[in-house]
Amino acid sequence: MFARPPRFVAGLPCPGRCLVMGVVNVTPDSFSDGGRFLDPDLAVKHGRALAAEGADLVDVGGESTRPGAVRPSADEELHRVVPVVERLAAEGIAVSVDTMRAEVAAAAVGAGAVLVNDVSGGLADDDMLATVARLPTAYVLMHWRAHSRTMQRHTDYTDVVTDVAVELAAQLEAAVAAGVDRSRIALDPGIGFSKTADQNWAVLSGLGQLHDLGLPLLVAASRKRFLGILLAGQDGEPRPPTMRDDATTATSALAAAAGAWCIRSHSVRATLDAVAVATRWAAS
Ligand code: PMM
Repeated sequence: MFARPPRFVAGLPCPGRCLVMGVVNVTPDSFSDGGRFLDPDLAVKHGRALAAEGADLVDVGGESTRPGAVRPSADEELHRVVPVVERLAAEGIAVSVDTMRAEVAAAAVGAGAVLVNDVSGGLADDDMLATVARLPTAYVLMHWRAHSRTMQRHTDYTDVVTDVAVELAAQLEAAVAAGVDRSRIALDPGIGFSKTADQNWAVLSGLGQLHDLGLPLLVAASRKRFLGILLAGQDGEPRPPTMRDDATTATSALAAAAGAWCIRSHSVRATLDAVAVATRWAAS
């Protein structure tokens, strides 16, 4: 049995259970909801709806990280993200910004974001860690090896759980050396990023080992391809993203039971129910 780290990140909600982060992708090309919320009014409406369902955090992103995705310019990303963050934050919603760019992180925090969710864990932009150190926010640092265009060429591991833990520890050390306070950091093993389907399952079932890093863990498996592969039909085609929500809910319950601090999900109500079940189960 691995010791569980505290389930608390400075400056963020602390409801006494695993947090639920709802997803708003202001992108034309995300795998799960691409194009649905590119219009800022629709993105704000969706963010509001997720908050009304009970999301503890609403994660606003302007860059798709689907395998093979081409990056938007920094200006385009700023244009997509900042007005949506500003409007949701003004309504009192706890907003996180999903970005690998320091410039976007700083602008979003200026607009009211309380968390920088960096899927590159400080590796994509040399200015990110120093910028986060200066900002009054929390930081999600994810395991990352390469940009989405090439990430699935970087799936060589000796033992995926151990290697992810070692690489995350190095990224964490860099963040702390840059001045980011550990109490403000959560870690994320990066489900679907530079990992095959089998490797994603290994990481999920090895979450306990990642608790040894001593910081809260965020798990983001929602609608990802490895679930589609698991649920493939007889023709071998992966089940489409919007038909992966029940499997997402099952995964969320298991991740919460394994001690995750936060689950990032497209379906907030179902994820909150999964967390409630896991919490009640553990309390008996
Ligand atoms: N995955 C996606 C986007 N943002 N953030 C974190 N912290 N962890 C993830 O695994 C992650 C993320 C890609 O999924 P989406 O296109 O459905 O948002």
